[in-house]
Amino acid sequence: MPEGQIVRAVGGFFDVRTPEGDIRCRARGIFKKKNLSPLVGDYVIFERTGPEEGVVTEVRPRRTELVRPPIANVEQAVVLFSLREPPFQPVLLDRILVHCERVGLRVCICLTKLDLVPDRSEVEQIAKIYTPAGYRVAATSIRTGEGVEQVKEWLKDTLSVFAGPSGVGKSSLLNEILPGLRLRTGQVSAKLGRGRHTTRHVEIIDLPDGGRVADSPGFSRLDFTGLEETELGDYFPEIREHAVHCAFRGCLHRDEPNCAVREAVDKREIDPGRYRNYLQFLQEIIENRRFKKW
Ligand SMILES: Nc1nc2c(ncn2[C@@H]2O[C@H](COP(=O)(O)OP(=O)(O)OP(=O)(O)O)[C@@H](O)[C@H]2O)c(=O)[nH]1
Ligand SMILES: [Mg+2]
Ligand SMILES: [Zn+2]
Repeated sequence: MPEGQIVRAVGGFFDVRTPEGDIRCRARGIFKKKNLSPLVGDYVIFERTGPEEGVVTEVRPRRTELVRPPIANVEQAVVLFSLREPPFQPVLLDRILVHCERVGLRVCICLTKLDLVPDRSEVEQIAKIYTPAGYRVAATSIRTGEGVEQVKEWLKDTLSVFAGPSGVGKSSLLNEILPGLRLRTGQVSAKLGRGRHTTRHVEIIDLPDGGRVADSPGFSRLDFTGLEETELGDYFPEIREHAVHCAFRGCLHRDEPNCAVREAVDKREIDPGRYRNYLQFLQEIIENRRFKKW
């Protein structure tokens, strides 16, 4: 039976890429019954029902699976946040990073709309926090073209996904990277200061330099369902690194004695802002669990 990879999901249809072109498929009813849905990025087996139509009958095991944006088998996430319009949101960035770490993705951080920032030291400060944590950081502008080559370099030879809030310029940057692409882009609402959810579906795009990248709809909410409080520290690389020296196994790095993470925060080896977000997420996980027990 023919096989291919889902490159687009729109309105209950999945476009499966094959050497002979894209086949528009529905998913077999069994998926719905099991509350499973094929994802963009999935390798699937399908049955033909017409020259360009089919039904997905089986999904191959996923190497990675991201819930937001919903996509399978990516190796790398490029997480985009604008420096202005909408303003930079470090808490949401750290939330997304936790999710990417949990899935095991390589992460690059792209700070967009550099042309709207009068003072470069702002970018340097953000880079100073995230580079030591193990993330690659670049700042871009589609107005000046700055940083675009760097992002192109990141995208080579791998399947990546662009993720981030609405209006930060994900589709705009992809249009810049691949002239002729013409993805729809939207204005940021002046009144609300956020994007208008212009991109509505996940779609994988082939790049001329060999890589592939998925554009995705912006999102602003992300919770930690299914995450244990003892796991959280593993998903902050700089906390993970110091945690091996904590006195207690299962240390939550809150108020335990001889906590190597807190010591590292005091010495500014771990950024206090990142640590604050860690504590906030920890509290959220603990409260959610308590709530569920009731
Ligand atoms: N000044 C400036 N504006 C930019 C830049 N990149 C994008 N924009 C503007 O930001 C707005 C939103 O861009 P989009 O590309 O639609 O944003 P998106 O992240 O794809 O948003 P969703 O599809 O809603 O998730 C548009 O008006 C773009 O012109 C940039 O580098 N500088
Ligand atoms: Mg978009
Ligand atoms: Zn500790």
